[in-house]
Amino acid sequence: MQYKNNLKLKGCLAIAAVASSIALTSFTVQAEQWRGWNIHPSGYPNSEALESFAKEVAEKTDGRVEPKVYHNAVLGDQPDAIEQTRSGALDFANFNMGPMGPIVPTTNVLSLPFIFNSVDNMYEIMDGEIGDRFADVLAEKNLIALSWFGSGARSLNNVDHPVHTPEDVQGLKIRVMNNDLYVQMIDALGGNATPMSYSEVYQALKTGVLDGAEDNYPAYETSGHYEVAKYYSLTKHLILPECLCIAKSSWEALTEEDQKSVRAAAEHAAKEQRQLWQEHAEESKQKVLDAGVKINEVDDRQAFKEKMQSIYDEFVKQNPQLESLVTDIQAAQQ
Ligand code: BDP
Repeated sequence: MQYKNNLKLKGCLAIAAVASSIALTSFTVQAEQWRGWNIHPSGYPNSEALESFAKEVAEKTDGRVEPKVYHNAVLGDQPDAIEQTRSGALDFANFNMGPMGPIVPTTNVLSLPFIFNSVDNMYEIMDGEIGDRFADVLAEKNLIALSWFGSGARSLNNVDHPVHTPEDVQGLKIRVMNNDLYVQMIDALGGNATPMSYSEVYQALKTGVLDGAEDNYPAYETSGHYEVAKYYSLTKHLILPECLCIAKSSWEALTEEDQKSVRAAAEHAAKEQRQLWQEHAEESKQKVLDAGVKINEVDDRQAFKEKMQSIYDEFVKQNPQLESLVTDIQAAQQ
């Protein structure tokens, strides 16, 4: 009997050993493979920061999460990638708040032209309580915004002439990101706004479908738009934050400890991105100048700002619940 029990016990131990080794194996195999979307080419500040994020997450979670960044929008264009991240088909991404507006309407506040006076003001505001309010509305749409990247200030470019006054925009066909507010913005200046996917702009400029576009120095340079649209006029009409966002389902699958590591990695990435941005913007500026681009200051930016008043009035009328967010952002910069 004793002998039989011993045998049984041995059998159980053996089974337990096999089971635990299976569990161990499946544990290693089950490392979460995270797919991350990025619109920019490798070497771009955002791309570098996303790579650092991926590396830190893999290290700090002891390989339980293995993020991989896919550059150059190979996983789809931005509006599509936002939806894919919301549904959990993609795990993380760096999104601009411009194309976010149609999906998370509160973020449209950030797309009101001239809402931020400077990039530094934008950082300060997004890093504080107001930024948390945006993170909350994004979370309601299944996007966990862990940190905020910068994207400089966007200015107008075109193939034809420098822009000094709103009148100079008259009749120009200008590409905008997918957001109705930008259509209103260009219309208010007398231009013809054409919403278009980022990847299509270069060809459209080349073939004359577009007269111009608007972007920051690094995007204007790396997209090659400067090769065709040789006038860059410093209207600085939009200062858009970007998020490092995680799909809610991927976030919730993490242990609390891993969530802490991922959040810390996202914060480090934002710090790196902001620093690299500064350097890269200078380099891009020099590169486009060397290529013969004519950059001009816009002395009377106020004239452009005034043209935007009707957009603010209409926005607040349509979204009375967002008025306090608009005024809080303005008040924080007084
Ligand atoms: C860049 C943003 C990118 C946008 C792009 C655009 O970083 O997310 O898609 O502008 O103009 O500055 O579409």
